[in-house]
Amino acid sequence: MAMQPQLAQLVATAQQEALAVTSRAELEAFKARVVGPNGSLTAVMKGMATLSKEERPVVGKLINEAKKSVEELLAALLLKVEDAEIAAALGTPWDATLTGPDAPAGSLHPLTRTRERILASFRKLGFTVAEGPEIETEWHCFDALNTPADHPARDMQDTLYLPKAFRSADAPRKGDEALVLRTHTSSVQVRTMLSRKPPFRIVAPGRCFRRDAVDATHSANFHQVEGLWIDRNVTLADLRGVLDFFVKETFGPDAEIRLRPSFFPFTEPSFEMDLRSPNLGRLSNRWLEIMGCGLVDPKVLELCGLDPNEFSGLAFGLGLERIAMLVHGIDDIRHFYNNDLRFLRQFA
Ligand code: FA5
Repeated sequence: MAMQPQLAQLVATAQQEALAVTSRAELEAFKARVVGPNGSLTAVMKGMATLSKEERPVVGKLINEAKKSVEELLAALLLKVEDAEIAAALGTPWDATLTGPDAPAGSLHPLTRTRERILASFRKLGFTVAEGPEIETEWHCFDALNTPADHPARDMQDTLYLPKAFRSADAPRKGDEALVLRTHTSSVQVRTMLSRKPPFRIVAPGRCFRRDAVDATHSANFHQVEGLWIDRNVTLADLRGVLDFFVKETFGPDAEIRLRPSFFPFTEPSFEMDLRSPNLGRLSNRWLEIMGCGLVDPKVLELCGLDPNEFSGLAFGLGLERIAMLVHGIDDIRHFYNNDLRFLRQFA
């Protein structure tokens, strides 16, 4: 059949011409010459109309084969052209460290950044980072912190108890001890005193849980950073010095602190620490409560196996969200947990 050599020739010519194609413009022109309205293959296809009924299926098959070859050729050319374009964009030699198009750079969550900043300032004072479990025994969370069973902080109003089925058979004190989601990081004080020999200085960041109603400044799930320094002769002057240093590191050299008498079962004396700073936007120059603190109650030292006649200590616990809100002027704690990229991108 006369059509066969003609089509074979057409494909061979296209393959030959394809070798010269190096750019997208050349590719478009080539494509037009072969499969465009006036292209060589299109012309052959139009010729089908003049064929007899018997010839048509045979020639149609040949044309389809030629068409398939041409399509493969065009696809290969497109890849070649795209490779050339990428190579041109990367330059010579290629920078193999460039990030791929599928991996946009993320950023640390504002709570993570604030936590790292806080820990960094305490590290400068020789504090190291300690950790404890989020599921805690009642004893570590309350009893060892001189918070007796009838203390309001323990009742069902504030504390999330785990059902009995979850209670661990080998809880450190008693088999049947209740487990709670820790209400504060002060339980890490207990674990540290039980497991380390003084002197030591630790900071313990972590997640806490309370049955608090959620509003702009309260979450049922929030974070604290605990601090504990146990040594011989630790005094209130040390407490003031440590907290003043932290506040100036975090809020700038003009920030001031005030210790206001308060009560915690595990510190004596106890204080709320207020902060005042001129660069906190609409909260500037006002006393703002940001943490609880005090000297470790001798009863707690005893419960944790330390001799109160030999050792003394200071402790503090701050709310991470509250600090992050002050540092960045954030007006609602819920922004931290909504994962709204419009919020998160502001910290990139
Ligand atoms: C305590 O939790 C004490 N353990 C702190 C402490 C440690 C005192 C060591 C003395 C020595 P308080 O309940 O005030 O204290 O909580 C401390 C901080 O956690 C608060 O100032 C606040 O910033 C934060 N916080 C408490 N509850 C919530 C909540 N529901 N949502 C967000 N932050 C909270």
